[in-house]
Amino acid sequence: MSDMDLDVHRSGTDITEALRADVREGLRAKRKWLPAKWFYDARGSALFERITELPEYYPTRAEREILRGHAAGIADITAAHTLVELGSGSSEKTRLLLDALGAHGTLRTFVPLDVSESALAEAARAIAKEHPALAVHGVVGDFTEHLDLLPGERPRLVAFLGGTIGNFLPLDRAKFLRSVREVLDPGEWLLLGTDLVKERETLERAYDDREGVTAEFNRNVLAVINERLGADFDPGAFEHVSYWDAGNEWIEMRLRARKPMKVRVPGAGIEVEFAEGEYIRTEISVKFRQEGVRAELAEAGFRLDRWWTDEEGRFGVSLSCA
Ligand code: AVJ
Repeated sequence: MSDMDLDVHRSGTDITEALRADVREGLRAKRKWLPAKWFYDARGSALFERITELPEYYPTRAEREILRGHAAGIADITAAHTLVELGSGSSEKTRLLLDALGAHGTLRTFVPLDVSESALAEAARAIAKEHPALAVHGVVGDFTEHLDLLPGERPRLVAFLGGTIGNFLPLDRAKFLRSVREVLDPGEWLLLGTDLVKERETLERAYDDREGVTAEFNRNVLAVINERLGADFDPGAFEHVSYWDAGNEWIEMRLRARKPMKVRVPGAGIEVEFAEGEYIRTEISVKFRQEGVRAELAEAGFRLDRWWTDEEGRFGVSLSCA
């Protein structure tokens, strides 16, 4: 018997509404920016899957190596009854955790939470089929807003992998960690993946691959705005830029106008002018150090219990207790 259900906390109209607000704010700002979450329509999610297989993009492989080595230990330490996965996206790393927790014998419920209903439903269905004894309770929502609704028997293990926490600005990151801590009871767990600071060249190339997949992924946010808000962006008129900001210790992805342009965005009721060379900041991806991660977790009310890196020390996974 497999068991699966889906809670939807975000509908198509909500999504357009949220995009409209972000576009109005970000594209009217003096320094234009857009939140990174808007890359991920069906095409963007497929492009991201391709990114994870690129030779230059090491984080996925490094994190998988860590989880392969330590999933059994994570199951032992946490003895979790529920695995909650935030921004579940691809499921390969999830499977390593589910298999280990399943083998440990405590796991009852899997709660994947993602903004993309199609991706979530598909992943939830596949997992429910592979783990017939597991209750799969998918939640469609934004993990910055819908954390209070996490179901499942305690103790729960919340996994936030891939380094996606790096997409938050520092204040949003602190707020996010606090809100995760607030939904957990003392003794429950957070498993967090964080990409680590390293030399500029490795970082900039991880976000600017030879094949141009990341460039396409970056420009996809313009296609999303065209589609949802009826805008007339010409994605080809924007150059993809990957820039390591050493002061902030984050990678910035930018879309730089190749020529002066005026873009209409009727669904947001605005027109946006670009000077030649002017850019939109489309993503930040913060890179961390162990001591910084420990301090931020402590600030949010977590105790960092375990810290693992891959062999080459490129990526860190921490296990913390609420
Ligand atoms: C999925 C947010 C972890 O920041 O490395 C990959 C997204 N952007 N290439 C990252 C991404 C460009 C990725 N995260």
